[in-house]
Amino acid sequence: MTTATTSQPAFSPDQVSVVFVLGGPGAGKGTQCEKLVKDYSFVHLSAGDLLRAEQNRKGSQYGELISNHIKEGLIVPQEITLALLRNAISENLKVNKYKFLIDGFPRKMDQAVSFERDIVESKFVLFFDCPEDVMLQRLLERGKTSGRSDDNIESIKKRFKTFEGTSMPVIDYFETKSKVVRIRCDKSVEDVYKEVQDAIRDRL
Ligand code: UP5
Ligand code: MG
Repeated sequence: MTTATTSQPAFSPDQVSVVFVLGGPGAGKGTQCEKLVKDYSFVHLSAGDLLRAEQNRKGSQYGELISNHIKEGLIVPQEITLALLRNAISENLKVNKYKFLIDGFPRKMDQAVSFERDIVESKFVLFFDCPEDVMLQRLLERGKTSGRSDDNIESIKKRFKTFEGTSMPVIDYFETKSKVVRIRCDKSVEDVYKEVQDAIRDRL
C-alpha cells in the first residue's frame, strides 16, 4: 500500500518568523516597513523590490518578463517570486536574522498557499487599508520623481484592478484564519505608525 506524502514547510514559525505586509498600491507598505525595521529587529523583504532588482540584474532570463508584468500591473508567475524570497530568507538566516516583514506578497492565492506549504507559515498579516483616491494621489505624486515604470495613470489603474480582483481574496483568506491586523492608513505616516505599533504589540 502506498501512503500519500505530505510536504512539510522548510521552517517552523518558532525558527523563522514571517509577517506579511499587504495593502493596495501606494497604501504605505514600504514606508511603514522602514519604520518597523528601525524599531524592531526585522528584515524587510519587499517582493516588488526583489523583482525590480532581478529585472535589472545583468544576464537575468526573467528581465523582460518581469518588466512587462510590472508595467501592466500583473502578478509575475509565483515560481520567480518564491525563488527570490527563498534566497533572500536563506541569505539572512546565514547571518542569524530570523524575523521578516514580507512586503507586497502574497498577492495571489497560489502564492499564499505555496509559501506557507513550502517555506513557513506566517505569524500574522498587517493589512494597510486605504481608499483608492488617497493611493492614487500618493502614487501620482511619487511618480514625479520615482522613475518607477508603473507610477503612471495607466499602470496605476491596472494595479488597482489587480489588487481588487486578485489580491483582496488573499486578505479574505487570511481573515478566515483570524490572522489579519487591519490598519487604516489615510492619515499621517506617524499616526499610521502609532496604530501599527499598538496593533502588533501583543502579537510579537
Ligand atoms: N506615503 C506613504 N505613507 C503615507 C502617508 N501616511 N501619508 C502621506 N503619504 C504617504 O508609499 C507610496 C507613496 O506614498 C510614497 O511616496 C510615500 O512617501 C507616500 P509606499 O510606502 O511606497 O507605499 P507601498 O504600499 O509600498 O506602494 P508600492 O507602490 O510599493 O505598492 P505596490 O504594491 O503597487 O508595489 P510593489 O513594489 O509591491 O509591486 C510592484 C509590482 O510588482 C506589482 O504591481 C506586480 O506587478 C509585481 N509583483 C508581483 O508580480 N508579485 C509580487 O509578489 C509582488 C510584486
Ligand atoms: Mg512598496
